[in-house]
Amino acid sequence: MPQMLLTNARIATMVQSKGYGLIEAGAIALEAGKIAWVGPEMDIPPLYQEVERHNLAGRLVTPALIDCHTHLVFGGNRAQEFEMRLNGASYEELARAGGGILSTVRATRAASEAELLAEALPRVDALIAEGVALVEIKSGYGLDHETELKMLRVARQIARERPIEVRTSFLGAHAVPPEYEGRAEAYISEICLPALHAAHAEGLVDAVDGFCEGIAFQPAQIARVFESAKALGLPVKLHAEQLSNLGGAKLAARFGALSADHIEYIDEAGVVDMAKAGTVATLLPGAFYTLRETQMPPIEMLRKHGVPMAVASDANPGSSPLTSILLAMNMACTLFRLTPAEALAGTTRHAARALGAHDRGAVMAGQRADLAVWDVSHPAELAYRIGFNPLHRRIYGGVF
Ligand code: DI6
Ligand code: FE
Repeated sequence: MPQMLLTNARIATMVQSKGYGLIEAGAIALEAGKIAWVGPEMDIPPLYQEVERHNLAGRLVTPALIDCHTHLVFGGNRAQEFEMRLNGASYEELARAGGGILSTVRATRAASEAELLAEALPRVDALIAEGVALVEIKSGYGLDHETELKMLRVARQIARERPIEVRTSFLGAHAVPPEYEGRAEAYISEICLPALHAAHAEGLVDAVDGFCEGIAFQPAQIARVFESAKALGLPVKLHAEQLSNLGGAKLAARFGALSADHIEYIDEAGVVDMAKAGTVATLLPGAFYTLRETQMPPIEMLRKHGVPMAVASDANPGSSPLTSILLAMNMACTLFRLTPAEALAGTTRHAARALGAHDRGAVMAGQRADLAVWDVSHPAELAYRIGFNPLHRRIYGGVF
């Protein structure tokens, strides 16, 4: 028997790649943590007629939201660099002067697992409060064997401390640490790849990521990391074309990447390769906003080639100190000109795909019962308001 029937709901099912897939006066049957049936109330099958009902009073139901790109486990913060940037320094200058990612590396190495966890939980709580039920978390602020594993253990611990699912990405190829300055190849051979193998052996890795950029790693170096990922049977994704075009998206597509992320500087050949490979474009407007980037990701070109677009917070202490998925959606609309329906697909259906999580992201029979119930009447309101959270409640794995 199903456990529960949600009734009197307006449902944005997000089942198709376009639009909301709205069902008016809808009902959803939940059973054993999954969605058993969805449709208009008048069509509720006899099987579900006697089940305990919850009247949602006309509220909007969407899939629970998914934040598919975060770096939310880290030590310290970078408010001082924020201040320095406002006094004229650029993000790349700070990075080259040993600040930027490397300053977070120092703080993350110095922090204990318990400290990192305590700092990360409020960030996770902020996402949960906005209806997020699945979050991706990357390593990449350790850049040594021990700290990369420490970050991933903290990410796994988060899922034991809070009602949220965590997918981890190993991001050992995020920056070259000071002890390997000018020796990126040696860093990859001696630290990054052994740490990846060790983390995988401990069950800490769901995917492998990299930062392909002038201030980080060249495509040939990322390719070495991806070869190892493939040998371990792990999917890959890539920070590509964020500040310049090094052909990272093409490389990612060649490895059948789940997603290529940022991609402000991608060209049409890169987009075509992504389309062919089925690689999702993860848009990160929080970083675009924070860095006051002016080069937009080529949204019209992505639409033209049918590349699915995800939207994520990129929560990190430097380029995107953002722990609001709703604000990321608003920024995707206002800064990148996504439609509100595209923004919602970006944090549901397409975000699920960017994580290879095919059992969620839509309100459909067979999917996990991760739902968000909102005090709004139309789904466009989710991306429209700024700094306002209309979540009524979140349903996680069928738990109301
Ligand atoms: N791109 C980003 O936006 C973050 N990492 C990356 O590869 C920034 C990380 C940071 O500045 O700490
Ligand atoms: Fe990132």
